[in-house]
Amino acid sequence: MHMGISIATGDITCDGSCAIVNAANSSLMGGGGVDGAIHRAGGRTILDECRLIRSERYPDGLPTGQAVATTAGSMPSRYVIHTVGPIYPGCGTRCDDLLGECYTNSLKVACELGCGSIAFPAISTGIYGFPRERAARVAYKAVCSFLDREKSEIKVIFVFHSAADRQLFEQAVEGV
Ligand code: AR6
Repeated sequence: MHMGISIATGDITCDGSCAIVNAANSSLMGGGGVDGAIHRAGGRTILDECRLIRSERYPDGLPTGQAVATTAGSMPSRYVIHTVGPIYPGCGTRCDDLLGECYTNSLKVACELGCGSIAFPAISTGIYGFPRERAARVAYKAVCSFLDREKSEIKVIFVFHSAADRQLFEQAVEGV
């Protein structure tokens, strides 16, 4: 495992990293899965900030692979970075690239905000149906490349909702 990366099991809304990443949809208006959990735990202010981002910067919605930040409301972290994962299998030949961009662009935003740590959920592997092992390898490679290329010291934590998902990730990235 890369020195800058660690792994945890649990609820990402309780994570104390400077930024936590939300697997949102392009509307930024909330939804199910981790998106629903983040909006519930963080409170109304996150939705208000998302509305402003939509009207000022993304009237047609946040494109897949892009990332934007809001504050984290009443959660322990400082920021939520909202990114939109690709929907599988409709993403076709661009699935891996788009998923990788979610991680890279979220890291960029976190670094711009001066964050020393960031927590990721397994983007696209729930409602959006991306195969988990393939997603694990794409996520891990994208994060490693960013850390090495940017010589970044940001601490990255992958938070899995279940021990089984965590184990699957660890096996998938072995030897990557
Ligand atoms: N903490 C950590 N991981 C979680 C949590 C949590 N509290 N809750 C779920 N997961 P998903 P997607 C895991 O469906 O596939 C929403 O409606 C979950 O087990 O949340 O990118 C959005 O609005 C899975 O491994 O996101 C979009 O419409 C991972 O988080 C759509 O779902 C991602 O599952 C996005 O779908």
